[in-house]
This record gives sequence, C-alpha cells and structure tokens, in this order.
Amino acid sequence: MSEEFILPDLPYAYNALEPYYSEQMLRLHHDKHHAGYVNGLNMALKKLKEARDTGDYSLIKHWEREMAFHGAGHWFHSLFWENMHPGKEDNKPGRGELFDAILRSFGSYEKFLAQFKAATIAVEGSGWGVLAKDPEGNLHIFAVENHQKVWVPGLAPLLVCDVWEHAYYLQYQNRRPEWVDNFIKLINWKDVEKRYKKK
Ligand code: MN3
Repeated sequence: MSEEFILPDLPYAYNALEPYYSEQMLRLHHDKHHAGYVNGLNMALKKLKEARDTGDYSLIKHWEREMAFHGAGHWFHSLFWENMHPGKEDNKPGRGELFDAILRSFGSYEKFLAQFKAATIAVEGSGWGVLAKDPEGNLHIFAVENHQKVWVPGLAPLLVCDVWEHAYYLQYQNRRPEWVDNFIKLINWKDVEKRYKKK
C-alpha cells in the first residue's frame, strides 16, 4: 500500500445534524479525531514500508498495532458519517430488504431498537455499537470495545454508533443514553440498506 489515506469530507454541512449533534462537536470529531486516525494510519504504513526496505522488523508488533488501531478508527468513522443525515423525531427504516432482515433477525423493529440501544449504552469505556450482516444475510448487534482488537470474521458492519467520550461529551456530558437516543433520529436508513444489499 503506497497510496496515502485521506480524511473524507462529510456528506453534509457541519451544522446539518443540529440539534441532535452540534456543529462544534462535529467539527472537533471529524476535523481533529478522525484526522488523527488518518494521520496515524499513514504513519504506520510508512513505517512498515521502511521496515520492508531496510529489513529491520524489530518494531513490527508496534506498527501493526498502530495500523490496526488507526485503520479501524478511520474505517469506522468513515462509516459513521455516512450512517447519519439530518435527523427527525420519528426516524425509521422504510419497507424493503433491510426492514425484512430486521424483522427476520430480531422479531420486530422495536425489539431491534431496544437491543441496539442497550448494547450501545452498555459498551464499557470507549467503543461502538454495531449492526452487522453475516454471509447468510442475517443481522447481528454487538459492541466493539477497543476497536483494534475486536473483529468477527465474516461480519460486515452496516451501522455504527460512536460512544467514545469524544463523540458526545461536549454536548451530552455523561448522558450517553441521551446521545444514543438522538443518534437513532439521525440514522440514514437508506445508507444502511444500500450496505445491506451489497454482496
Ligand atoms: Mn469517534
């Protein structure tokens, strides 16, 4: 990999997610935190290339960990931005393939929502609530703590909710459940369905 990763632009204006997600918090989260992951990923890749060129692999474990940590951060945040759009109080997925999969996998949309919220609020420390698709097209909800370490092979993430403190503290302080409630209003279900339909 020689190409540098770049910070993707947001697919909406910085104030587009108000009042559920403040412009100030979005600027900090995207321009500083996500940018930090992109820089960290590029640095790790550069150091791994140097190791290949010199044959000095003495720090390989360190740079692999750095690559995993920053790479997962970059990947999850890129997904997270696209998972949201301007919010509304009664935000729900429309009828279709994804909605059918939600019914099949969780029993009802309300049950899905209750489990997704509970799993996300219960993340210990920093992490993400994740909705993912398995190779058979069934949906699963799980929490990702320490995003560089936890991965389930074969699961494709469709929807992620960031519950690192930097994602909500400025606006919500310690009220993580309130942030998760408002995240639900911001979900771009068309984006989630597009990802579900991808083979
Ligand atoms: Mn974040």
